[in-house]
Amino acid sequence: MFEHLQPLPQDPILSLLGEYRVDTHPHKLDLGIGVYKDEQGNTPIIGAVKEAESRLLTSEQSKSYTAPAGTAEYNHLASALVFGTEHPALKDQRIISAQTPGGCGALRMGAEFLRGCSQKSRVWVSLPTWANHAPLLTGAGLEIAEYPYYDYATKGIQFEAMLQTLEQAHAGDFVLLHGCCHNPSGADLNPAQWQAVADLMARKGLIPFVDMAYQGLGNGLEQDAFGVRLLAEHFPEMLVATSCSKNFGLYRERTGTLFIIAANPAQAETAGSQLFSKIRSHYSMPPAHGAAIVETILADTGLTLSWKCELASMRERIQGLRQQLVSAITASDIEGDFTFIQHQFGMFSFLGISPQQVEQLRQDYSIYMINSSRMNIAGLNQSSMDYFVSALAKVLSA
Ligand code: PLP
Ligand code: TYF
Repeated sequence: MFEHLQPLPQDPILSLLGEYRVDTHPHKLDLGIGVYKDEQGNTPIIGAVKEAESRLLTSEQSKSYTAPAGTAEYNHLASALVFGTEHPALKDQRIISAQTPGGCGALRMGAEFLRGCSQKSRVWVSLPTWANHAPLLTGAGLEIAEYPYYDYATKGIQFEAMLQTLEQAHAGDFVLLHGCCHNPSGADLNPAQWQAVADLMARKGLIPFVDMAYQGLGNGLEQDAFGVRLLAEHFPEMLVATSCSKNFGLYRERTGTLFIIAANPAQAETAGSQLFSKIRSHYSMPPAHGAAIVETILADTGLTLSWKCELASMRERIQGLRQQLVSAITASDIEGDFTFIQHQFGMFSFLGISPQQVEQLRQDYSIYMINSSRMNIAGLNQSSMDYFVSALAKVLSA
């Protein structure tokens, strides 16, 4: 039977990483996959994470099963991080949550839950959006529709077109929004735009599904949650998927959270029962180690402070690199305005070069970025900046 199977293409982001790993060029540069890197090009374990792990090694008493939602303490602390401790939806007990295997687990379980709510609702995603969104959503049986988002000409958001398209959505449709640090464009809604999107969606009866995989890496932990918190104040029903992969650096530990907000505590409990049933039929319960680390950090004032400081330095490094890149390009022979890079958030921006030019950077200089010209800014450092900008200048002048 298996002889009839056709091979499927790999995830383009992960296969690019595979190519990079076997490249022997001494100045090779990985600006592809979205992982944070320090000045030395490493993705280090955050200090508070190491400390939490060492505490867990002595304090952990059992490896027995937890529950489909993970532990209550993790969920409590994760909710406070996303919504703040005083959020009305939390106080009104309208939020239920589950620790999931990463943000992907949260997105997929959210999609499974929504599909169980409605067979005919579509989920609207930004154009472009993260390449994994479509398989995660359609894999659960949801139909996808797209709203315009990034304008490749102006390097900003096509806000009017976004609103006009969402006007065509039907009541009960779901709208996937990036909470912060839009992947792949780095172009984020400002507070007034969040408000306008919220007004339109509320008027049309649309249901928000927010994917927030980079809280703390854009403007700050609180600032990055602005959109999520605003929507959660105004919508009786919504979903939020978060990830601890980037802000806690827990990538392979697969730690994330799905939040479901319902109109009242009774409906939240029922929604929870539906979600937990979906989880049971997929993976029974989430892996515990990453969540135990997050729980240990967030339950301890000292570790929380240390984590927040390190997260701030990661964010500031990315912001600094954005400015240095713009300065280096401006000081070079490269024509055109690249200042948009300074005004975008998180790890990604589109450089705005052609797929052929991306290919040439890879072949001639071993500089790896996604064909769309999405680059991971955090992959740059002081010593590679000149190499990168001079390679770019040569490719653009060819
Ligand atoms: N959503 C977006 C936009 C992402 O970029 C990512 C990946 O980094 C995720 C969700 C989920 O990541 P993970 O499953 O590794 O937590
Ligand atoms: O967009 C990125 O690069 C990150 C990391 O299948 C990632 O979100 C990429 C592909 C993938 C899982 C994570």
